[in-house]
Amino acid sequence: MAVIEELEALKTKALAAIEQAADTSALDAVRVSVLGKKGTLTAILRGMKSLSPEERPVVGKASNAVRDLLEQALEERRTKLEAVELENQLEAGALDITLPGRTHNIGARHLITRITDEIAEIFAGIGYHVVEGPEVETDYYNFTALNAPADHPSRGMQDTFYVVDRSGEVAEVSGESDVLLRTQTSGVQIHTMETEDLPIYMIAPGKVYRRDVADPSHLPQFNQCEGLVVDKGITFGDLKGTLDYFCKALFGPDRRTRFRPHYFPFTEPSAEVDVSCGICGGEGCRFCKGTGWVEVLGCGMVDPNVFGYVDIDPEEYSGFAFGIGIERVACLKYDVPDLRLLLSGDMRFLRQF
Ligand code: 2U9
Repeated sequence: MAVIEELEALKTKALAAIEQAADTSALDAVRVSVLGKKGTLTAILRGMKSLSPEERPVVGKASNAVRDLLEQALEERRTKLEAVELENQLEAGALDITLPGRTHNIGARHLITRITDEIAEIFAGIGYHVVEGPEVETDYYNFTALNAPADHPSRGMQDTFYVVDRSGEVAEVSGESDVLLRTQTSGVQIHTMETEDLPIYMIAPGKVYRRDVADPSHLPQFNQCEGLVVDKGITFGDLKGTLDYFCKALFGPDRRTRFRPHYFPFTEPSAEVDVSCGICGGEGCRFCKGTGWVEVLGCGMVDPNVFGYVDIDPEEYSGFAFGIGIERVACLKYDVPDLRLLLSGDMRFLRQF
């Protein structure tokens, strides 16, 4: 019977196509081409109407057998192909859980920033404001208004970086005041006294620049935190009480302070402040060179001449000022022997703090 032969040929061809299908979509295409609405086997089943009543059951049985066989072959091939595809997918997106993970380096504040913040917090706690100002300053704000006019010998105490213009001459503002990199943050206090109402309780932290060669105790750029109080009835007793409180807050409650007379052009009287040595407790050791004391900051009562530059009446107001070298304090607090280490960028050193 021709139909039976046709069925046999269809079966052989379809089985071969199923075996050759390279992936599940190729296999789907084979299924549709044989068993789909317009498929070759479907066409034979539809054509059964035209067969004789004797042929119909024979062809029907044979067709069903071929359909069952092909469906089973399709199912088996699909299972195989799906397994291969899953394997390929896993391999493509492979995750090697034995590889070391990516580490996230968490940043931290530099020691200098931390000490600055610590100092600011101590003074904020007793009512001081933090004020910032320009690092490029004029001679007037850096020296003159601080009681160091042009020919004053104190200017020689700090070697200054001057800013030059295109012609190589020192730049000037309004044809009279030289432009320079501030050697101290004191200009910020002058600006504040010019613009703010009294009383003033402020600190001015920030970078300053001096023409020094870097060595264990000098840097051409370092950080200061200066402070200024201007109010009615401020005395040297207020200065001593405030700075003693500050030193104990920063270094520890058992540290003592002493005030040694000193000279600064902007304060009168002036003093340097030592704290008792943290290594020997004041007995005398190598760290404090046998004295029992280490120098921490400078201070004094604001010179009335400075008040003259900013139109504050020294008969009505008085004040005190102080200056702290941040790097020096950081080294004192953590026994760092050389200021330059703070700027080395060596993470093994910096991570210690
Ligand atoms: C005004 C009036 C007075 C600021 C002061 C010091 C003493 C001082 C040094 C500490 C270490 C500088 O960083 S350092 O080298 N500073 O000893 N500074 S009194 O006096 C002022 C500031 C502003 C209007």
